[in-house]
Amino acid sequence: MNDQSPNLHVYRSIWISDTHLGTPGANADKLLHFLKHTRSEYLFLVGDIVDGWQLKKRWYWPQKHNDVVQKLLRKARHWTNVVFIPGNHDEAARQYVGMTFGDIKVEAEYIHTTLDGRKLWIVHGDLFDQVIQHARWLAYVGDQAYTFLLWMNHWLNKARIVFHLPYWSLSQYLKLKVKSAVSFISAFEHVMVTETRRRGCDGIVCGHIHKPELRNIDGIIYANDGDWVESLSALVEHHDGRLELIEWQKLMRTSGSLKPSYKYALSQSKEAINILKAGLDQGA
Ligand SMILES: [Mn+2]
Repeated sequence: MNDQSPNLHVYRSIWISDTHLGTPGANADKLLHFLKHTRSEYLFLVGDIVDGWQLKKRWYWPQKHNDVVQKLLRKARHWTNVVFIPGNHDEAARQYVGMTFGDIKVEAEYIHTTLDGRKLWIVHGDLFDQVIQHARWLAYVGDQAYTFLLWMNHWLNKARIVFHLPYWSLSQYLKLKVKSAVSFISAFEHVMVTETRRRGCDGIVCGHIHKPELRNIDGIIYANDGDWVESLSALVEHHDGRLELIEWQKLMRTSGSLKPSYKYALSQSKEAINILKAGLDQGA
């Protein structure tokens, strides 16, 4: 391997998840590009790597997807500790927890200690779907309650007029409080952070909801490495223990080593067509 490549990004650890290989949505070429241009001591595959659910419905396995798997195996064989933590879409692999496949360790969960001594609990994140379903139900009830409160607000303000009090928007208040607080994502984050604290860890690294994020929630690090369907993101640990969320497309575009994606080019040309159309309409 060419260690001197200027395009090689070296980290201590890398986390990726939700690559959904075996589906047309997987960006296997971009992922391969990422794997070729990064190196790390640890590589964590945080679930939904191969989409077994979709493969069962319809077999889809192009060469590129095979190349990704080969690349992962090669990394595991040579210089990287590769740990695979199955998710819900590759839950079939959960029966192999504790085993090693071609130097890739399969674990249900994992605790990684960063170079600066922080303990990170790594898990895909689907374990609490039941709890979150419950939260979704709560959100629905929230909606019903919201309608009721809108009605009540009307009468409440009538009463306020009687008592010469200024109008106060209960609906505005609740819109901010209830709707945002009981959203799916915040419910997910809340559950994960609570569980992390209960386990005595300093942070969590998960995937599952395809929303890259790295922030501190009530003193706990919440890191979601995102996905390789849309965000093309990864979480990395630098050699001083610092964590960073990277978006591969952005990183490559700024360093000029990757052409804009087809999707990006398409959106650009669509925009150009719209501008052109608008111009023609004005001319007509
Ligand atoms: Mn998942």
